[in-house]
Amino acid sequence: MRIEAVRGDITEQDVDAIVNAANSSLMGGGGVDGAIHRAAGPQLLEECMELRRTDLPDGLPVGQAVPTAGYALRAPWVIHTVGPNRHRGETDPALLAACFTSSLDVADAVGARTVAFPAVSAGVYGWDPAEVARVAVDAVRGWTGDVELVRFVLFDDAVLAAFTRALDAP
Ligand code: AR6
Repeated sequence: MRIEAVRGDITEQDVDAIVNAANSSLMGGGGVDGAIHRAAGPQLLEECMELRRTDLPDGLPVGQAVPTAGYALRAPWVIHTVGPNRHRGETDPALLAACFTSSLDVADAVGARTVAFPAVSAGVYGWDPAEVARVAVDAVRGWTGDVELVRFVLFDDAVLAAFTRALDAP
């Protein structure tokens, strides 16, 4: 598997699946979640609402992942995951690692071979980007399956630098 880190906007990625740093409600929000919903169009929220009515009446638990279509995005799939929220005392790195591995499991299940991730939990949810980068890179390196490319798409230079350092570490 190739793993890379770039600076950019995840909504513009030409990959099979982009991962959304959502919240348990799946009803949208700010940050990357808001950007993905805006770029995908209103059908994305409709599909999320349908998921809540059917499979996920209590919402998506932290560390798990669920797929929807990408609608107006270039990516045919959006994989929604919920990072741990440090402001709520969710400080276990295993929960954050699970976001990355469960998203890759979902990507594999839908046949996605190229996957873009944002820095889950490094924004509103208050994790240190350097820790997110270490956890994310370790989780992806430890995962096995048929995904061929993981691209971390970071919104600013400081977070990109954290991911580049984590990728340079053995
Ligand atoms: N492309 C790539 N990265 C982005 C983009 C983008 N278009 N926009 C923001 N980021 P956050 P969280 C970066 O807060 O911490 C939402 O309201 C951002 O700079 O989006 O997991 C949800 O609904 C940061 O580095 O996600 C939840 O309620 C990273 O994405 C909550 O925020 C993650 O920041 C989730 O918080």
